[in-house]
This record gives sequence, C-alpha cells and structure tokens, in this order.
Amino acid sequence: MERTFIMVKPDGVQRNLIGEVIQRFENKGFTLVGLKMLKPSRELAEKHYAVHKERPFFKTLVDFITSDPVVAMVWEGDGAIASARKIIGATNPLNAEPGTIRGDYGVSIGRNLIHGSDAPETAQQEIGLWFEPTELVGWTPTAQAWLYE
Ligand code: D4T
Repeated sequence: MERTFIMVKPDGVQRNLIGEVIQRFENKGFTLVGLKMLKPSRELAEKHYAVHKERPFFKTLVDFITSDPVVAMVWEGDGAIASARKIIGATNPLNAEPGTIRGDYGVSIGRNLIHGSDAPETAQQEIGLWFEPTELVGWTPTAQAWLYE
C-alpha cells in the first residue's frame, strides 16, 4: 500500500471544501490514516516548497500557505500517489479537467485549493515533514475486501 500527503490549502478551507475533498478520496476507496488542521509556520512552508525557492512565485506562495489554516492529510491505497494527482487535476485550475477538484472549483494557479505529493520520494519526505509517526494511524477498513481482489 502506498501513502500520499494531501493538503487542503487556505483557499480550500475558506471556501468550505474540506468535506468535499475528503469525500472524493473516501469515494475513490482510499483510506485516511492521518488528519490535522494547522496554520503552518513559515519554516514548515519554506521546507515544503523548498524545490521552488528560486522561483519568482516562492514568496507569495509561502505568504499564501501560511496566511490561514490548512488541513493536512495522509491517504493510503494502491497507487494512491498518482491517482490522487489525477483526482486533484492540473496545477493551473483553468487547465484542469472538469471532474477534478481544481477543474471543478478553481480559476487561478495561485489559489489551486489543494496539494498532493507528486512521487513516492516526495510523498515520504512530505509525510515526514508534516506528521510525527505517532500521528499516523494504520487500520484496515472492512470495505477493503470489496475494493481489492
Ligand atoms: P502543489 O505542489 O501545490 O500540489 O502544486 P503542483 O505540484 O500541482 O504544482 P507545482 O509544484 O509546480 O507548484 C507549487 C505551487 O506553486 C503555485 N504556483 C506554481 C504559482 O503560484 N505560480 C506558478 O507559476 C506555479 C508554476 C501553485 C502550486
């Protein structure tokens, strides 16, 4: 089973989309193994987006992500990392397909509602950055037998 880090960004929280995001991942058949709300520190946000630190949008991105609460989550399932990226949609919501979260709810790249890890290495790194091991709860949903053969 794969784990991925998903975050509802401040715009998603302010627009009351926490429940919608959780619903979509639950509906798909993934398992929630970590969940918390926090207002990220600048240090945490800068570490999370370290790969972008030379990009022109870095400061506004960090300002945005630290401006209000986010909801950080870890979801588990076969192929969860790539599948979550499909559920989320393209980075620019105007290019995101209808039916994806960004395609259905967003219009601006700087307000794209949600983050999802893009590869196994980044998923592991981001989960370790945002969660203590004790905050992650592995469990077996009874529906598992009807989701996997
Ligand atoms: P995240 O990391 O937030 O899930 O977004 P993506 O993985 O889809 O896209 P990304 O890493 O390329 O961008 C990170 C973050 O920066 C914002 N952004 C990006 C921006 O404000 N202006 C830009 O030109 C780009 C490329 C949006 C997402």
